[in-house]
Amino acid sequence: MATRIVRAACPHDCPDTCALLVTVEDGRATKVAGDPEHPTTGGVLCAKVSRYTERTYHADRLLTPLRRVGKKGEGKFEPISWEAALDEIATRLGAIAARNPEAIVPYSYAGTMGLVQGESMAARFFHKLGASLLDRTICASAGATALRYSYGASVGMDMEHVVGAKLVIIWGGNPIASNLHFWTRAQEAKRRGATLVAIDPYRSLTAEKCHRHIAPMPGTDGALALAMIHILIRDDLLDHDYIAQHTVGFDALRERAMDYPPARAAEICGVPVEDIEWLAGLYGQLAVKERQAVAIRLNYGVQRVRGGGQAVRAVACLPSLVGAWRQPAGGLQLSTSGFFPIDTASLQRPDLLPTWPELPRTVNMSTIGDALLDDGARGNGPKIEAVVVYNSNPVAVAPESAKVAQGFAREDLFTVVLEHFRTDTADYADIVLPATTQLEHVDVHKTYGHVYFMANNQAVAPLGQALPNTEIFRRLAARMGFADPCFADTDEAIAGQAILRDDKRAEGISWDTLKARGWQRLNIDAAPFANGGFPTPSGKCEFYSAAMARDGLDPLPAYVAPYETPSSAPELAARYPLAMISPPARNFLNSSFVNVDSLRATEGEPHLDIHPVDAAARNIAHGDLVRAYNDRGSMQARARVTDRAKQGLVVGLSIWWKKLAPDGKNANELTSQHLTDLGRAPVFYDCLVEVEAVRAEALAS
Ligand SMILES: Nc1nc2c(c(=O)[nH]1)N[C@H]1C(S)=C(S)[C@@H](COP(=O)(O)OP(=O)(O)OC[C@H]3O[C@@H](n4cnc5c(=O)[nH]c(N)nc54)[C@H](O)[C@@H]3O)O[C@H]1N2
Ligand SMILES: Nc1nc2c(c(=O)[nH]1)N[C@H]1C(S)=C(S)[C@@H](COP(=O)(O)OP(=O)(O)OC[C@H]3O[C@@H](n4cnc5c(=O)[nH]c(N)nc54)[C@H](O)[C@@H]3O)O[C@H]1N2
Ligand code: SF4
Ligand SMILES: [Mo]
Repeated sequence: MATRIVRAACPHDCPDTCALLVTVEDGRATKVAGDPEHPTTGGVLCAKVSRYTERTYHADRLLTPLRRVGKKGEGKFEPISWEAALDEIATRLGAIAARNPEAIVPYSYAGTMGLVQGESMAARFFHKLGASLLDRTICASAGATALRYSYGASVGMDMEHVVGAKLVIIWGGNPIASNLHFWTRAQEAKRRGATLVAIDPYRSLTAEKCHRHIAPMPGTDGALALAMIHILIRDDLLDHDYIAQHTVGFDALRERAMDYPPARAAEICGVPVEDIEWLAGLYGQLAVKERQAVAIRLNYGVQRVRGGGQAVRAVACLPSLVGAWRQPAGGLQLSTSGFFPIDTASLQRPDLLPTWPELPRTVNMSTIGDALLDDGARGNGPKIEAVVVYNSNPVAVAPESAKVAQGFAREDLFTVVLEHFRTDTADYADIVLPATTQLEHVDVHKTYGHVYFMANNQAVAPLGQALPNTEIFRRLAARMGFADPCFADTDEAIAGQAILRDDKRAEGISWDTLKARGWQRLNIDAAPFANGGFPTPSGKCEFYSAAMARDGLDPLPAYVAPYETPSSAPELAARYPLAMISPPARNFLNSSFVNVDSLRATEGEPHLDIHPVDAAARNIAHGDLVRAYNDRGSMQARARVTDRAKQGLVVGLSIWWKKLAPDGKNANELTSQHLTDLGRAPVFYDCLVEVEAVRAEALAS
């Protein structure tokens, strides 16, 4: 028996981007394990990706192209040949492009985070076609925009050093579920004496294991952070030297923070004032008086609300005020992706746009429901006539799902979906194309949680007739007569173009060295901002951002209240008094893995956690089937009566495939298409609902 071990990388949208060792026996992958030598992976994978072979060899894998024979959304298809599928797509897209290529929209996100199978050949294809651009805002753009104004890019501390911190604040994240390899380091810090604090409206798996849990209402973190700034300034817990040398706008920030005395923030956030005093006092005392390392792991939980951008701006001030950046184990991490030198222009070739340097219209992926229902008369550009979906499952993951589904159900819309499985979105496709998984193709990865470039070597041949995304777009480009030599680049060649040359952070790193070793660390210092040097225009941390003032935005960190709270929408709150959040479930990755039976069995069924007081008021008992609803829609789930959810809050861990939920619905039936203050991102956790028990009579009817 021929056994090989192949070096690969986890493709999923997870900050950990683990190094994988794939065992291949006689051409079949039999085991996927973590590389014990890779420092952040440490030989450990999460439960999901330990099951990667179960997903890859799943009986439901799409193995041939399909053409729809039933109604849109019904999921009835017949197999067709690649020739027939590509001919039909090229003919349909060609006809639309001849009228107006902006009527064609690509829709993709991070089903794979690979630079090759993500936006390389696909981007070249859509650029050459002149299709609409997609604003890829669905996850991180509020926080990324905030960090760009404050620190110049998505840069921050290196999680490998967090073991040396004396205080670790886990702010809006649940790393046991979603950032496992950071959590193991936070645990090590705890063993060495660190205090762990979780800031989260929900007592998550992580929050219950921290020394202290502070539970603000969703969307109020900006006020909490401004009150912490207030206390640090009031009590002179400041690194005056760091502030003077490496920040801009301290005086203006002080004035702003004076508007947020702790008592005011306590009221807005719904937390005891002592919690805020305690946390700010400890943070300042350790950092400034004792010169100990204090770390903040800021995560995306804080930014899925109206004021999400400004909340990140406010939190981001803290490490600069106390000089936490001076130490490797101090500072803040939201994302490290901005450290990676990527040659985006070579990968994506925007210069192929027929109108270059003029850009076509942009469609925001977070409001795809409205975009698909726009008849073209509202001044947003032409009516959308075709959508090509890859690396994403918008019918399950995009907000205000009823509108998304209604849009995809349009009979006059031509939809192509590249997928591994017949997802909720694939059910609406005219043509479904079978795509390869990470084990069946080549890729190169940057990450957003550590600082290693990662290689993914191909482990096995594509299953059935599946093809890599790149090859599908390569063949389509040939069908459309696109002659630029870049359309003939192999995946290996594209991988070779991904890493920017002549950048000292990537010195000694090339595709050839990377694919042989599996992973290579960027050349960056242990404490990259110990002496400032942020990639902002001023080179400093910008408490006051002149760029924001120029862009017509509040140049100082602020608290922006959610769209849907009793104070900002009293009439709505009277009808829908409960705030709902729908953060990731541990055994799913967004909507990926929901169809892997063993993982879905662990999650059980859709749940809704509700506080005992709220449950009693609605005559809801633990285990009851309940319906959560608002003006946008409704969803059923099994109630768990628990004080994990703060009073006034309900929590439905996500993201279920709608068709695998008992009522065919998920949390996005309830979420809105409102956007964040910065970055045009969705507000999944800014959502009021009411909940009622579903009685047996109702079920029968
Ligand atoms: N297992 C698993 N891992 C994942 C994912 C997954 O679906 N499953 N998704 C991946 C992706 S795409 C991403 S973007 C990351 C997300 O990573 P994180 O942003 O860390 O997401 P979560 O781990 O759910 O943490 C969000 C936490 O924020 C809390 N929260 C909600 N609203 C607020 C608020 O207003 N303020 C504060 N302070 N907290 C709030 C929630 O209760 C939840 O516990 O995880 C990635 N990793
Ligand atoms: N209610 C609610 N909604 C949310 C969130 C939430 O917390 N609550 N989180 C939001 C966040 S943070 C994110 S990032 C989005 C995520 O939304 P998406 O990026 O759409 O993520 P997934 O749901 O995992 O869907 C990815 C799809 O890509 C497919 N795929 C994977 N690899 C490949 C490949 O190589 N080729 C092709 N063709 N397909 C591939 C997978 O099979 C999968 O169906 O969801 C958002 N939606
Ligand atoms: S999903 Fe995250 S933790 Fe799991 S293997 Fe992939 S990168 Fe590692
Ligand atoms: Mo995400």
